[in-house]
Amino acid sequence: MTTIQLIGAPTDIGAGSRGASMGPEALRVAGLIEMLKAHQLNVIDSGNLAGPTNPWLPPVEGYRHLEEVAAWNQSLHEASYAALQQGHLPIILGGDHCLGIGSISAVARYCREKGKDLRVLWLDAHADFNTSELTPTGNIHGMPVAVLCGYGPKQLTRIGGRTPAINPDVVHQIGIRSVDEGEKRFVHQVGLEVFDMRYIDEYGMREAMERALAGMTENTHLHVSFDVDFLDPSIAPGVATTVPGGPTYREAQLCMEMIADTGRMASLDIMEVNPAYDVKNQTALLAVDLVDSLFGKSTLMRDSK
Ligand SMILES: [Mn+2]
Repeated sequence: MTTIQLIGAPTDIGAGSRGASMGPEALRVAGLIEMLKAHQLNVIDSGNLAGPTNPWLPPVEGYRHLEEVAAWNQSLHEASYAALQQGHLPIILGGDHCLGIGSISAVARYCREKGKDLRVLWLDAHADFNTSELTPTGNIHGMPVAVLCGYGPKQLTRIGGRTPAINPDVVHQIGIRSVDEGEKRFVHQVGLEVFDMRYIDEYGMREAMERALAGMTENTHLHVSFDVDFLDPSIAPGVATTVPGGPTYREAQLCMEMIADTGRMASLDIMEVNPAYDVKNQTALLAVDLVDSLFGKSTLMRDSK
């Protein structure tokens, strides 16, 4: 039986607005644990990690709160790696999306050691591929994919013991619709696979997901990094960086169901739920509803070892 391990990372240290630090509790209040248990999964809630408070300072040399971001991600890396080593399926409750650095560097390290093929699905409105030169804000939640691919300060790129932690070709992005100008060129330069909203408009969510999930084998470890700002703000207002024109409820459900059908998801991030922007916790409730679909089918049949 699959054992899920929830790891809360209550911080908004990498964001440009406060409030994602309340995300882990919002997801628990929305019934995440009960939903998972209803799927006959073992659920361990490890509670929340502790880390530096948010000093709310301006960026220094293109990075905001770099030392604090490094501390949170180091501690998340260790907790996620330990969960994977125990054969658990970690679910990281963010927190802002800078935490993808600690989470995915742990998954990458685990996959290297086990000889597994890593695939990362990055569900987001943003490419999160900024660097200190390209970023207009210095907020590190706009940089985790670049950091994981080796572009960024060594305090972050070295987390996990190998730089780069991943190669760009393992990342498949879905739902992208807001990319800064320099970032756009950089995404093309490194060859990230991006199924943006234009692609989804023209070919549909089904085609995008078929391509993003193509070529997986029994040896694939699929990591899903779900930034809740992926969703259209009309259904998910509780995020700090809403971008209009995202997936509808049905498109998002199809996305999750197609991931579930693969039976290969072995780790998950739920990021950027921000109760300060939400209305009656509806965004956390929607995230739980979508994660329900993510666990709805063949994932349950997966042998966790
Ligand atoms: Mn993001």
